[in-house]
Amino acid sequence: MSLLIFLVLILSIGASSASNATNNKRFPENFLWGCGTSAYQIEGGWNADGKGPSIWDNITHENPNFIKDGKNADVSADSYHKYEVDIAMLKELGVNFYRFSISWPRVLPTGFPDNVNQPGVLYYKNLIAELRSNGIEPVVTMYHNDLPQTLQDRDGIKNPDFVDWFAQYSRFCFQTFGDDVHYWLTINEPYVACTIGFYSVVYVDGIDDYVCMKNFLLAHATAWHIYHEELKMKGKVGIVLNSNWFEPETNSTEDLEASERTMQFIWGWLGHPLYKGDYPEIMKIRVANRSKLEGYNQSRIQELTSEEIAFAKGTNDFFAANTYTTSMVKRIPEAPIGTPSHNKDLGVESYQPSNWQSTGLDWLKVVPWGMRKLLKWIKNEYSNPPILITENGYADSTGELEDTSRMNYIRDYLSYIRDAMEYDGVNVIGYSYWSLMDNFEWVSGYTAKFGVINVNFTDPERTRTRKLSSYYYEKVIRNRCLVDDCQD
Ligand code: PNW
Repeated sequence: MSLLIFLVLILSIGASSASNATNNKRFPENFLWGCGTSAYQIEGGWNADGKGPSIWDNITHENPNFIKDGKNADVSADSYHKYEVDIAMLKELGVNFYRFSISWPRVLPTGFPDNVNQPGVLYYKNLIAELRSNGIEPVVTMYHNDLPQTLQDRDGIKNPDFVDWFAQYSRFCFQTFGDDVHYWLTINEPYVACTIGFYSVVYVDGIDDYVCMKNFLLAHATAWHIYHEELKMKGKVGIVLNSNWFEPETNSTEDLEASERTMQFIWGWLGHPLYKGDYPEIMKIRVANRSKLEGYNQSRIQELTSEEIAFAKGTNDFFAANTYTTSMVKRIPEAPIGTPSHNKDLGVESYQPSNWQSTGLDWLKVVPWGMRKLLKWIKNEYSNPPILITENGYADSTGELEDTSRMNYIRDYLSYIRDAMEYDGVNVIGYSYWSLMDNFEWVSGYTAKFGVINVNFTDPERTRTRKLSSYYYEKVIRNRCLVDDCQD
């Protein structure tokens, strides 16, 4: 018996290492290699030179116990003063693009373009010019969680006027920085911002999430129309969607349907209107049915008009995806009718098995094979769009320099990306590791670190030190390949 277990163990190790062999094919010559950050998470200078407060300044100052270590990003990695050091590091890594975000209240302290903060504009002008002179393409996110507090005071993203506020802000960004920026990302992770990411801002489950997602969709589409039709600019504009791959627990029709339904509810919530027009059918049906049984006289989903459907369709120049992990999903019995809830509308159970490799964050398990399945799903669902992976990364709690787990994460996820390109014909145009450096990880404060570069947050100089993974990533970029023995 013990011999049998031994044999099974040997065989299964053999099998898993064979199927997990790192892809040794070179990436295409024009593949885009990058690293990402966001303004609030790295810049500091929270009130420097006329910057207005954002909701994150407000939350961390008013409610420090909301953050795991009670800290804020008033200084963080101090990139507002150290952007030249950041760019020197990017240069060392050999990336060909850098994804960063513009802090809305740094350039427009009140939220509106009738009041421009020139030092804030100059900061981004300098950053962009310095990137360009080092041959690094700026990929710029316009909204990455840091809403001007003045707009939150007017109900923020829940206010239908948000669409117009964002239109004004995006037009300002395009006109101010557009000559030197050819890749624009309108909104980062609307799904997170409208559900779990509402954080301390008051929101009603099953109601405000639908309002928020609709406003983001129309805000994005408006920006896209401004860029291409009003300003006739020549670059590309996309929105950053995010989530996990959802693997069916079994091959039963129920679980397969639960997996597809989850993909539609999360990726399809905006993916469907952007590529196919309107919300996914399954989502419209389920939310409408439950809304009716709950006594609402119209669906909580915020049905789109035929004008809105036409306006939003076709407004994503490339598919920007943030993805870190995978969940298992299964069908569960229909939840009883009661208070509305987006999760009840979805109506599945998802989880991550405890034997999956864990990281410094609960939700982030290392599941590289999910990457290939996700990419294949996006390809099939949206007719093979160009895909830019705008975030993917590994967190630990230490910021250690000998970060072999992060190095392996990068290798294994990129291996499945290369597999998807080679075997499934997925059109992946680039990859951006999250993050260039350790930074403020929202509600986790400084307890979770994603950087390939360590930042010493107790040192007034905020000294940056390269981790092992940064040397690996540098080599991957230089060779366009994950292993030493590469094949063309
Ligand atoms: C993204 N979740 O946020 C953000 O775009 C980054 O700013 C952030 O640092 C990064 O991922 C790592 O967290 C997420 O709970 C926040 O599933 C939370 C989740 C996912 C992404």
